[in-house]
Amino acid sequence: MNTIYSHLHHRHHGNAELIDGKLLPCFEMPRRAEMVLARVREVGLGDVAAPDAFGLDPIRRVHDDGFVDFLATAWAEWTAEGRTHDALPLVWPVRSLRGDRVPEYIDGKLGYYSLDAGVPITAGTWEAITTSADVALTGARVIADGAASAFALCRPPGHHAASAAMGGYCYLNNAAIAAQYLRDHGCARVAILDVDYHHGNGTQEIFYQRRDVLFLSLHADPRVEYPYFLGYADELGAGPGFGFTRNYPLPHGTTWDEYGPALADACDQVRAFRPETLVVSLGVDTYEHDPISKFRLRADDFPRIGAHIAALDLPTLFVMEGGYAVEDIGVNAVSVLTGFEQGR
Ligand code: SP5
Ligand code: ZN
Repeated sequence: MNTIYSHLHHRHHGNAELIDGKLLPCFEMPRRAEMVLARVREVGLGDVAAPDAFGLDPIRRVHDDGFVDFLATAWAEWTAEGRTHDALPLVWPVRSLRGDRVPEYIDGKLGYYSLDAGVPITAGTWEAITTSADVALTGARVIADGAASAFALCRPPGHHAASAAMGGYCYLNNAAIAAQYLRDHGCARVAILDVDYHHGNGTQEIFYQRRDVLFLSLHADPRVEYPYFLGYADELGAGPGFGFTRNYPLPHGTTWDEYGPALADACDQVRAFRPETLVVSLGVDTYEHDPISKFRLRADDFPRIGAHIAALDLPTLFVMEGGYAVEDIGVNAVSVLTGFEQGR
């Protein structure tokens, strides 16, 4: 399996996120992708190629124009106010405030276009996030051109990014952009399987009313885990998309004993949908030693995830999402991929 990677992710390196009541160093850091790349090379997974540039059109297929324009200009607007440190949102249009007005001032826009304060905008964020989308799009093109599999080593991640909101370390929804690209290049039905520890709220929102893209997510129960406000089992899609979203909320402490059957059920749903291609949102923050997560998957469970996915026998694009146990992220992410290759 070939990997798509760009060193330009280093341009995004936030100083701090709001977590546990403190501004702490960002868990989502450049070393994460470096560790995954090092492991890809160590096991000889395949070639590593740089992404091509796709421009903004395929991004605008799933994201709101105003949101994309905001991301493109946020750093310039922020620094024009004399600030030199990272931008972070601090006020949001929740119930009781108006959600139909886009403020003109940058602080207002930051809140309008975000769902939390885990998304610092820095001088290099725009370059990094558009390159991350290009990594996913290059992977999608490889699949559309007939490859059996590809690994889009995206950073920053994407699955929390909604059509008009950044959040959860995510700015542009790489997996959704890739899935839409596949739809636009000959694939009638695309399934997205999200195995990150957190619910893929952004991906769900983007495809919620559609029946051409099936979205399935296994994640920590939002009753007790971020993102709290989406990812419940009764969210099944809406309108023509009813029945084409499926959530598997799992409790804190989940081990393979609970995870394996849920994954098997999700794979049965994929089969019933008969997609032409599969996009996997690959987070390994389900790991027992992840510093911000509370599942208990062990290192030797990750090849099993890959084997389940391999049994679907579909052209498969893996898109990197979360995972914050930085010393082990490379081994765990690549274990899914080698488990997949061995299962074929
Ligand atoms: C892509 C991805 O995995 N994003 C995750 C964003 C999670 N942000 C909120 C994390 C809250 C963690 N709370 C527990 C802290 C333990 N000290
Ligand atoms: Zn996650």
